Amino acid sequence: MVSKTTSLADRILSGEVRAAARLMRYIDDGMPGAGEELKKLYPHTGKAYLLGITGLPGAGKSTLVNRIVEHLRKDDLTVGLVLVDPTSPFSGGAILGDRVRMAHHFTDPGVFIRSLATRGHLGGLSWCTNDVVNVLDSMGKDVVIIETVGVGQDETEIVSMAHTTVVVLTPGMGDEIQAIKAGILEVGDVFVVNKARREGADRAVRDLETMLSMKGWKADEFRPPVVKTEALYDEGLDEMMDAIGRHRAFIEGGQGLKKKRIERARYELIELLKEGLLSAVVRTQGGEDAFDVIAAAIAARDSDPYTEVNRIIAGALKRPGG
Ligand SMILES: Nc1nc2c(ncn2[C@@H]2O[C@H](COP(=O)(O)OP(=O)(O)OP(=O)(O)O)[C@@H](O)[C@H]2O)c(=O)[nH]1
Ligand SMILES: [Mg+2]
Repeated sequence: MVSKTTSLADRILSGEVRAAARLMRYIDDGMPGAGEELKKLYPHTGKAYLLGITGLPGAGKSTLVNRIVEHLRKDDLTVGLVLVDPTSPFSGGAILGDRVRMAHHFTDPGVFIRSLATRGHLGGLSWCTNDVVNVLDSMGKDVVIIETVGVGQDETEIVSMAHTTVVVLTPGMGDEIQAIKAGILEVGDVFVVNKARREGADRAVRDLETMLSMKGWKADEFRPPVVKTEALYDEGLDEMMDAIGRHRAFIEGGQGLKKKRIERARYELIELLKEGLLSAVVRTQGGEDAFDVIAAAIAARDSDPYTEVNRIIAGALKRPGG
């Protein structure tokens, strides 16, 4: 995958967008050579501001992201955008829909958009997202936005990745209760009640503020603001950008950003380690299909997962460089 003359990493660093697109494809496909390129890019990362957007399916995350990109571009900031699993089965959202919505950004050289689908990724998507974020960062994007659907553990992952996390909710439909269940309250630096023209928006804001006030904030903690938006009509967007800016100023003013950087580095390390170990194991097993056979044996109670895991790990560790 490395051309004889110039490596993909060098081409990315010299501003070649097609090289970045290609490396992202390699990352997505799990091509082994991608790691070497990422290694070369890494010293050039750590400059972008990482903004996470999460929330329930169909809450309007992509519509808001689209608006955020517009705001950032007006300030002449360049943007990288990672849409994680944009084909959420819940909202019927589709990559195509996002593409139509963001059509004008696709032709803007100051914006780079990449979708990632969870399907086909053994062991989750986190390492892949981290890698793509790093490529965008090394390209010199001022802000990298990561959109994920917050229905499971994704929203805690986004917190380990992003410097500021925006949680998007909508009025009614018991969202607030679901939000507590999903642990979403724990992860937001900024809360957005989108689709604010709907009935119950003010109540949703009040409920959120009540729940947040019960947390008992210390003087040196950032108390997340709650803002109302109507993304379709561009209402409340300035307030949202202002809230994001305040959180950014807060963490850049103290030790917050340094802590976030260490937290992300730790997360990258662990995710890569998991991925590396898992693929080493898959290799020693001769491919993922071997797991089907083992799973069948476990299901039939001919074996148990404890024994199998010990056996597999012992086998993988025996092979140096495996
Ligand atoms: N009425 C109204 N509809 C909105 C608003 N924002 C988004 N929508 C609509 O809600 C639907 C879902 O919007 P998306 O932006 O795709 O939501 P999402 O959270 O990105 O969805 P997933 O990524 O699939 O989870 C679309 O039909 C949008 O047009 C809003 O402020 N008001
Ligand atoms: Mg979306």
